[in-house]
Amino acid sequence: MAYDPGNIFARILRKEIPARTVYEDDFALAFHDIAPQAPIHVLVIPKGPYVSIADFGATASPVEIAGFWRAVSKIAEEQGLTREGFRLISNSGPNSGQEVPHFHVHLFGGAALGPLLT
Ligand code: D5M
Repeated sequence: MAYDPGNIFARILRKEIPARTVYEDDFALAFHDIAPQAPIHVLVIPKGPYVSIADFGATASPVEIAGFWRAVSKIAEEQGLTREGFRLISNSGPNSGQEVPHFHVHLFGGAALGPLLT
């Protein structure tokens, strides 16, 4: 699937539409999900144009991959989630129900999460 530069997260990256940003560096941007499914529900996206984790893992540079996952860890720490724990989910492709075709990781925390979210 080709990357669509008109997707909503690309527009957030270009600051064309607002987001409640919690973190930004050279590799990642993180903001609150518009429809939170946990007390803390943050989306972390890479700055580069990757459709999904499948695309990101296969085509991003090692520096981008390392920078992105380092940012995810930092955000979990900054959100105060490291001690009590948190969950990461990334939908990839049609069977997962992925809605936005820009790779993103959902970071959930702030309460006991119970069984995996579906
Ligand atoms: O999840 C896509 C997620 O993106 C879903 O939880 C809603 C969220 N979303 C959609 N638009 C916005 C904006 N504008 N700000 C913040 N969050 C948003 P997926 O894994 O693709 O199903």
